[in-house]
Amino acid sequence: DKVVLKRALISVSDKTGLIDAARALADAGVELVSTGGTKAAIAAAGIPVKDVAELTGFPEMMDGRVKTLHPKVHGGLLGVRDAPAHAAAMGEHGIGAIDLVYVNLYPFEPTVAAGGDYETCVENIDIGGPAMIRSGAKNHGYVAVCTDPADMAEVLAALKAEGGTSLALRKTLAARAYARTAAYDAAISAWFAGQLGQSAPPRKAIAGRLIQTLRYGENSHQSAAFYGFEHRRTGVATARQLQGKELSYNNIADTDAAFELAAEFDGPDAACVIVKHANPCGVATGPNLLEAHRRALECDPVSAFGGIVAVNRRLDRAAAEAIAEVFTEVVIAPGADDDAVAVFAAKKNLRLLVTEGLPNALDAGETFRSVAGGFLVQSRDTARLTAADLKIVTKRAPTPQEVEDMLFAFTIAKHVKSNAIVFARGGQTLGVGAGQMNRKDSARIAAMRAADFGLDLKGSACASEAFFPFADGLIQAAEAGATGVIQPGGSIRDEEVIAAADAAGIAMAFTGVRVFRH
Ligand code: 93A
Repeated sequence: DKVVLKRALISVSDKTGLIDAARALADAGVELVSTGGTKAAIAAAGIPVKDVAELTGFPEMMDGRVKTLHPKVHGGLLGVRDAPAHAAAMGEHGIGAIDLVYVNLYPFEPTVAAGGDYETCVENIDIGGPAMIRSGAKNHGYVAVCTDPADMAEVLAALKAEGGTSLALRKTLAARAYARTAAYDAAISAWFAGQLGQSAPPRKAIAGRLIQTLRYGENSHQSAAFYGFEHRRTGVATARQLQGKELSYNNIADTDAAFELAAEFDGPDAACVIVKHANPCGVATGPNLLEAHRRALECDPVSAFGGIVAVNRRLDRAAAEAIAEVFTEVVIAPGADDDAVAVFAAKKNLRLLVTEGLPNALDAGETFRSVAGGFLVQSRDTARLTAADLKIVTKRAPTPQEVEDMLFAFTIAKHVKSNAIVFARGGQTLGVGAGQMNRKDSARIAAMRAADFGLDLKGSACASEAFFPFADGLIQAAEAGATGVIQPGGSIRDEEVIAAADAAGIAMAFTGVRVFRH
């Protein structure tokens, strides 16, 4: 099934790495055929190359809209070499086989991203490029299709090692090729939808690239895989695993939850997040990671067992040693010192992940959730509040420290499954109530946890990610010791809730923003 390369068609808008690839092919005795700009670039480097116009007998025309859309090109890509009728047609019409296409497309997505006007965007819709990619990929029995420099590198390596492309490689390339054209068309469709004032279809769902197949899903009888988007936000999908067992489905989901919350802390303080079953069980800031971890762990050392730890800055040795003392499934950090990495070497099962820097919590992007027969898409929750966003609704105004605690607690609540109640003080969570069907129970659980671990809630801030529908949840928070409450407001019983807060001497702020996470 090996195909020896005799002729390659190269047509690339992004000419990065072009000359090296063209030279390697030419040196291997491959005849090169190219479109105008690509041909000029290759020829300028002194590498022999034929103009596609020579092949087709037609000049590029209509501002380049028609350059490779010709039977001499598509016949050369689509002809089944071993089918007698195809071979006869190729012979009769003088169609030469093309064994490799290397195409990257008109930069439609970057043009849209750069705010190109309507006409410019339309002109950047590539037609001939995707057609060649799809033709070559369909005929993967004979043709290798490359759509980026990494694909080309694989082909060149195969050429060197085996003298040609294997069927397995060509199939792999075909799968990637169709993912690329699907993503490209989806981007065009999304842009048109935007022009029409409609919401964009979830193109990124189609643009996924396999990162790794997983041993199983949420449970061992479910199969699973991990996909990344074409353009990946920094996070678990861009992380490098430095050591430990293979990540599981639940590890990846929990690590994401932990790191996304850690990313909220992009200020000067060190921050540490401990997540268990997708919810933070302890979060704290501190002058360094060691202290932040100690305080995060203090919130709920029981749940932290077997948890995921995420930090917001380069992991140092002191923090690594403290983390290693607790049974931890995954540690993720935006970088790690060598001596911190060395600490984990003895913990063979602990997975250590590092990224190139902290994710940007304010990045645009989408989140997905499957439902029977389809999926839901929404933009990421990038809500971020400052003191100026708060509306104080009680007689007593919060102290600056209370405001800080409120904002901290509300940031955590944004990352806690609803109903979410978070008690915090001095940059440390003291009690987290998550995932209950009513807010009162969440408040009760949060207070109970604090009591279990000997944490005093007196003078704490209590955050609720959605409004208190009745005064009971707030009264419970006050009885537990909270003196500051932060919540969106907007209940028809707000007056009742405010009156209860006033009666308890509580300072309460309305955010006007709800941060459900279901
Ligand atoms: O305008 S097109 O859709 N019409 C074509 O026939 C065609 N053939 C290749 N665009 C076409 N291409 C694209 O031209 C390729 O996909 C590639 O992105 C670009 C390379 O042009 P040049 O070699 O002139 O820089």
